[in-house]
Amino acid sequence: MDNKSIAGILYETAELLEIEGADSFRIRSYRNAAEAVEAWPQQLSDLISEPRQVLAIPGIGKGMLAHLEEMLREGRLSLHADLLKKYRPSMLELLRVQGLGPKTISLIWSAYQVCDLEAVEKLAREGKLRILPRMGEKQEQKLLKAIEDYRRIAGRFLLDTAEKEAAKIVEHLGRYPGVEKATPAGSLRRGRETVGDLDILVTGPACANDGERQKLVEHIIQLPGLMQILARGENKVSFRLRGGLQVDIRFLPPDSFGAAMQYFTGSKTHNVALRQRALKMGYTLNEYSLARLDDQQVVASESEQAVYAALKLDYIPPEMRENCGEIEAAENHALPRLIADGEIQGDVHMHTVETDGRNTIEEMVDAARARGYRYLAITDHSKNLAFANGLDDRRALEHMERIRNVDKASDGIRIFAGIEVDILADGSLDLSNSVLEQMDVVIASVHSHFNQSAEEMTARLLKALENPHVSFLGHPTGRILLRRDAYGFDMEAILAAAARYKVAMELNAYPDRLDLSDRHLRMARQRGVKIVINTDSHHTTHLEKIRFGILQARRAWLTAADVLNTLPAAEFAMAMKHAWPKG
Ligand code: DGT
Ligand code: CA
Ligand code: CA
Ligand code: ZN
Repeated sequence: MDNKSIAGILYETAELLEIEGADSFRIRSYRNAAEAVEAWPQQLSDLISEPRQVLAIPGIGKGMLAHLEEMLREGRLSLHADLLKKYRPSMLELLRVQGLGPKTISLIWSAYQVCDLEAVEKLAREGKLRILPRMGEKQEQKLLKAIEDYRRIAGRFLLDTAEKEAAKIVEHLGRYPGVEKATPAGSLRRGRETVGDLDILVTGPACANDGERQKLVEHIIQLPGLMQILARGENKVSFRLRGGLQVDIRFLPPDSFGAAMQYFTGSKTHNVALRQRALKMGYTLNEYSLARLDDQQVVASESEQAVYAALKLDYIPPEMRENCGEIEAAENHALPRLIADGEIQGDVHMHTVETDGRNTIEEMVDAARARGYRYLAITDHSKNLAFANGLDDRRALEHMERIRNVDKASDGIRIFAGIEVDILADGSLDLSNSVLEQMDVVIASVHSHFNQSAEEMTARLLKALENPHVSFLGHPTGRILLRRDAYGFDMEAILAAAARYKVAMELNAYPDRLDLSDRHLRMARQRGVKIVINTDSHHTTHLEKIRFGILQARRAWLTAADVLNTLPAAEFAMAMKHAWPKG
């Protein structure tokens, strides 16, 4: 169990205790412990054999230590499990609705003994909540709106979670003799920033007839982590995994695998447009084949390439299949050559143990070198991020010296000295210009005061863009997928200023950010604003997450020319000082 999971259980325990009406001191001790564990730089699993080291964490006393030991030993906390048994797991879902806190839930529970979303929604619609203490008609309306917002994001999953689960399933399928191909389709294959459910296509002798398919289903349902079978049909099995992700597995004959891949990759709107095109050409297109309308003769079915070719289209990469002009471009041989994985020459946003990273400069360099990068930049936090031990002017310069020394001692890879400097509430930067001007890479980021009005936030970002030392804005909209919305600001005004000052925008590739989004990246490209794709790594193992950024860049039709960190080191360094390459 990692720190994040432990902290999650402690947070939930605190909330369940609050619903139960436990005393506030006890509740707070669980919250404090959760925060401490979440922020602690070392994994508790490494420390637990030395209880004294764990007790040294502020907020962890003897009682909490016993809880931590139990979680690491058993993978669960009995107090948490008991509370969940009492209130049922649906209570946790209720807690995730914004603005529906433990106090209100506790009120509803004591009045009606309900604790699931549907039941609470029904009570609100029937006007049965307004009569509770501290509630009223207005609170009731707000609650209904909050449930609606929650439904919109609930049931979606981050791209890396979806990918990891899909890989496990594909591996499980691959172990079965008679499975020739097992491939994810759907939104995962298109690289959409969040995924609703997994669509996996299977073909091979194991799919050949009903008897074989039923045997294959018996194998599939042995999958570790499978929680509930939702449907078991002739050509399909659907189930839910622990964690809630739903999976559809479809069995296909090999000769229609291409048509099925095309169909189940989607998107729906792309498919609708493609079917219309097929009809105009005298064909019908479905998940089995592209066939002639008049005599049902199959024209293409074995490969996607053949389907697109028969429709007189260049092959359209899955990331572009959103019905945003890709069909016209494919018809005119005008699809852009999308940026590809190997074209990134360096990752230039990462943290080290000097602030809130887990590895040293040297370790980050080795990891970047192992990926084949030509350069990297070390960009630790500035002092405004006190909980991350951010750097003041003096420490920033000392750290810069260390980075420069590592660079001198390293062959074959260039190490840029950088900083991720906080944009303060008024738009000024957290470090002196005399320090910033010595850095090779200056990332300016918002990490506080997210709740400013759109006008204030726009003015704040504009002021940061005007600082002559800023190379690019880090995670420009501040969104955390499925958790925190982007802060409001005038994106048009920011992009216009960015183009004018030649300050780039980051595409933060970390899977819970993907910021800028594909939509905003497209806007940036159209306005001539360059992009830098980074992982914002806090650990050497994070560097590989760059591919989630590349997927979003491809969804936005970006080419290598739109992305500054595809440049060789010397040109990249100049681009960080506003000398962008032409084009
Ligand atoms: P998601 O799961 O919400 O992230 O998005 P998708 O695109 O994976 O959508 P999903 O799982 O409902 O369907 C998978 C693909 O199946 C979809 O991208 C296109 C294809 N498809 C085409 N027409 C239909 C249809 O009428 N119904 C369904 N369920 N799928 C369709
Ligand atoms: Ca899907
Ligand atoms: Ca599906
Ligand atoms: Zn940051």
